Amino acid sequence: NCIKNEIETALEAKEFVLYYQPKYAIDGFTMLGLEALIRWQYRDGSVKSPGYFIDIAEQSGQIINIGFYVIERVCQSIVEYGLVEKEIPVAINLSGQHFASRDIVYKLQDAVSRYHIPSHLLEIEITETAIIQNKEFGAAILSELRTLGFIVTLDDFGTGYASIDYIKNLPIDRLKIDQSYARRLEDIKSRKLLKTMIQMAHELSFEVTVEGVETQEQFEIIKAFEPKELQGYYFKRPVPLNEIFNKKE
Ligand code: G
Ligand code: G
Ligand code: MN
Ligand code: NA
Repeated sequence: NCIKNEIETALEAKEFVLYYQPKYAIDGFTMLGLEALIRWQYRDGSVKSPGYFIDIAEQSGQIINIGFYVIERVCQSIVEYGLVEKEIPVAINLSGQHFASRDIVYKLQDAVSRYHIPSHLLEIEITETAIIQNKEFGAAILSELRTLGFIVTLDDFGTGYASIDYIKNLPIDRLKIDQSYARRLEDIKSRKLLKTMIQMAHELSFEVTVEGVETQEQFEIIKAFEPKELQGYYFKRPVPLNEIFNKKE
């Protein structure tokens, strides 16, 4: 496969870069964290989205090394931009394949210790589907990561793979409610559904992030449900970190 070879070269040439999208408190102003989102800074100057290469990297297994590369780059940037002093946590998206082996635990532990980053400043996002792929072992790894102080978040929650009964016992800190919910608020039933999902998460002692907020109207509706965090184009798109913070001198 052609893209597969290109991914190999791109990893070596450090053509993968990270964009960062902030997450805010419901005042719409206080930044509570950042999410790192990978982009491919192509030789011709164009920037390619994960849609172009993530599926292929998943199929080829290259997603494992991409994840390790992302961990390293994120830790570098946390130091470079003084995010430890600012106490801004950064979320990293991992693949289900990272939860088939304990390597991910060593990689994360090693990275935060080398860069002197408190582990609570790294948040691990993993999708429902990814967890279900590695049922027993995956949960054991999440549990280990939490014990080490990392924040664990279930991403794209509500896309239909995990039952609530299964989720209630998962070792996670936070649920990130899938973008589709923020976008479906026109009718009263959709609003009630989102409100109830947030209440349920709180009852189960999970924190809640609602992502995909695109309009002021959506923002007004959702903030009344009092999730911890909001994220979306209405507040800020993913951008290079230097468009959010200045580097430490
Ligand atoms: O950033 P964007 O909306 O284009 O991301 C599209 C998809 O790619 C999302 O599902 C997102 O979680 C995923 N993605 C973004 N960055 C990473 C990454 O660093 N690693 C993995 N595994 N997935 C990522
Ligand atoms: O699967 P995950 O939630 O990690 O995917 C995040 C993706 O969603 C990123 O690629 C990011 O660019 C995109 N995204 C972030 N905010 C919004 C938004 O408000 N609207 C839309 N359509 N996409 C968003
Ligand atoms: Mn995510
Ligand atoms: Na998500």
